[in-house]
Amino acid sequence: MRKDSNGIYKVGAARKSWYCLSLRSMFRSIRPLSSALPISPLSCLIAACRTRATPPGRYFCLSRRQLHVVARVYHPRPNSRPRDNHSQGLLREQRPAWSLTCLRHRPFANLRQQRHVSTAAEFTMANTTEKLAALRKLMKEHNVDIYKFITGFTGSAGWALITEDKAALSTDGRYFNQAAQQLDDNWVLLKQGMPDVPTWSDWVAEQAAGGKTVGVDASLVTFASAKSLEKKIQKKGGKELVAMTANLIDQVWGQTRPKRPSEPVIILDKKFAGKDFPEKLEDVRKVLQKQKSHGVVLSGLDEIMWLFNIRVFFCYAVVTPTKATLYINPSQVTEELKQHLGSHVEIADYEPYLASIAALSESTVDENASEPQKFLFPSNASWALAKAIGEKRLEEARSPVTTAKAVKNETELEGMRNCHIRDGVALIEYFAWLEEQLLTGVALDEVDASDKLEAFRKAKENFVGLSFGTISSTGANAAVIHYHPERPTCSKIDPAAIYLCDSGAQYYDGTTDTTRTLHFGTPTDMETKSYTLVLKGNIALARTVFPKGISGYQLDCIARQFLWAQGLDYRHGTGHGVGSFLNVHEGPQGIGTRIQLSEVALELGNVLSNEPGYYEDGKFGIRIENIFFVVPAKTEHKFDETKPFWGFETVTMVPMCRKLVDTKLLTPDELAYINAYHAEVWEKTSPLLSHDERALKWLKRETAPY
Ligand SMILES: [Mn+2]
Repeated sequence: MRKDSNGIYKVGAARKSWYCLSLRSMFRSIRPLSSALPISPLSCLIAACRTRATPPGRYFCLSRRQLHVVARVYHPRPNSRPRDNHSQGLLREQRPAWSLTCLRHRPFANLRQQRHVSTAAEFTMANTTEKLAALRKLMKEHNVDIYKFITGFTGSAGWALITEDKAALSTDGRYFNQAAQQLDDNWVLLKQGMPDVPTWSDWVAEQAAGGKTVGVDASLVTFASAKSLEKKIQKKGGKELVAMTANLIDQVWGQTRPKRPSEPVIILDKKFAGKDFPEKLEDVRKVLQKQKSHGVVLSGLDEIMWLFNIRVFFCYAVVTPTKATLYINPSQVTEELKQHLGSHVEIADYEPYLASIAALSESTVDENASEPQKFLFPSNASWALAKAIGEKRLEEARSPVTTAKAVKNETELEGMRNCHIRDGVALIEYFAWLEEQLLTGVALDEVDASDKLEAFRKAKENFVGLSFGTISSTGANAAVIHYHPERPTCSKIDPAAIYLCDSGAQYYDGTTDTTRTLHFGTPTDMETKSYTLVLKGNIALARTVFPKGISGYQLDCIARQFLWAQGLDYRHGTGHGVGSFLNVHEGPQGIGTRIQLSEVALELGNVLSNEPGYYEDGKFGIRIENIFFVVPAKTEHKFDETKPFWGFETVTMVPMCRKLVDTKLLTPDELAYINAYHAEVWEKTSPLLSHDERALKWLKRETAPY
């Protein structure tokens, strides 16, 4: 592969070439922003625009929500209030030096009603014809692979696959509805998981038949997916998978590429982290020793932040039995950080981390060693990183940090309990306020509402920012699982429809994520019925007792059983791991139907969400989400001493919606459970609500025993 005078890479003599762009991998590659202080996938994408060095100007921007956004990227004035809401989860000091403002956008729900009145040109339904034509022209002229954000689809989990004459987007059930609306005729939608639909990699392999070359940016694909894709391509008669060492967009942008953010690192106090980092480092080294490994590559920013008790953007780390190296932008390194890390960690420049890691790997080669010298390498780290270490020296393994991080210590659990009480108080204040507004005829849109919720949260102790963009959705919008309202296109909240609110915050002592579905008028029978079925699933899962060794894959159907019995279901997982003042979505544990989850047994101290739902496109959506921990269970018997029984402790403290519960569908046991839960919510939150009569009144009504 060689660069031409325009800095564009030429790929061999391949006649037809391919480019795959994984949004998910891209997010992974920009983890520095996406997981520093967890922000929404849209924010990730915005962050991607930033980290991919978007020069100021106008852009078609992808939104993961059902929005099509034309956006402008601009340099904010120093100390100005950010105009986008994607930086709101960040501390002022942590806000990127870039800001993005939406010039025009329209939710599709509104579009349908407006199509006959508004001009078609104003709303371009992801018209990619020209862009694709231009791209293909370039492909032909230069015989190169070029990629660009040209899909109009904006989900966070999807692959855009572009060939000379075809373009496909592969995504999962969460985005079928959204993708179908957003994609124009140029695109084929590959619905992952549906019968007779090829997976994205099968599709690519199929298209590569006849000796074609597939190009990917090695820093944007994981090592594991690159390997399996390569195998598939060759099996189908494709030529090869080419690792492109540079990002073509960066090449195209050339000199206008701005610098990476350089906000100083935050040191997390032990009173929040619960464990000093040298101790954590020791634990990691014990694993290395046990596995006879020469080191571990940490590419997940959340892993690095957790391990070193810091909060930071952009870094990599390598831990060997004798040395720990943090690759970080020197402008982020403060005296405080140097003192904090002391002699335990060596600080190295972030750029060029790939070359530095290659050198480090090289330096650990012991000529006389008889045993193979391997590095533990997480399968979700990039192909480029794998190449830096040396593909032959990799031992694919889950990072010991990921596993350790998912098991919270007592301090972290206590912090989670406490922040969920404060966060619950904010939600109770908010729901009481919202009900009063709507019932007294005040017109509110979805953004007015979520702004108010943020204000309630901001007033709480240890608040840092939102953990993701609030889903504040009325009526049919609630059926869009990842809906996010934005002005000026969000809907007015209809007091006579379902209102779904999925939101959370980052506090120094923990991370919250709560969903409640409310109704301020008279719900339909189907709304009440499905709400109650979802609630039954949520309760059944929360009450489950299981022996050590059970995975979230096995528990998933417990939450679905009541919906299944009625021929209903939901197209998303039941629960995800939650970090402690870290990612609101954290692995490896989870509760769901993805087979990978069967390989991860739940552990004491895991923090997870419990969020079954039910959605009717175009009508309404229901989701009930609590956060719970895995805790020891009290059982009458002990079947096997080596397999203790565990259960869950729910920490979310917000009542269920009384109006939507059909008590006829509940068993006495379930009613007793709800009564006990509501009593606990009252007991823990009411003392903090003495200043707010409205909220106390609302809480009293909602938590009254059945
Ligand atoms: Mn959640």
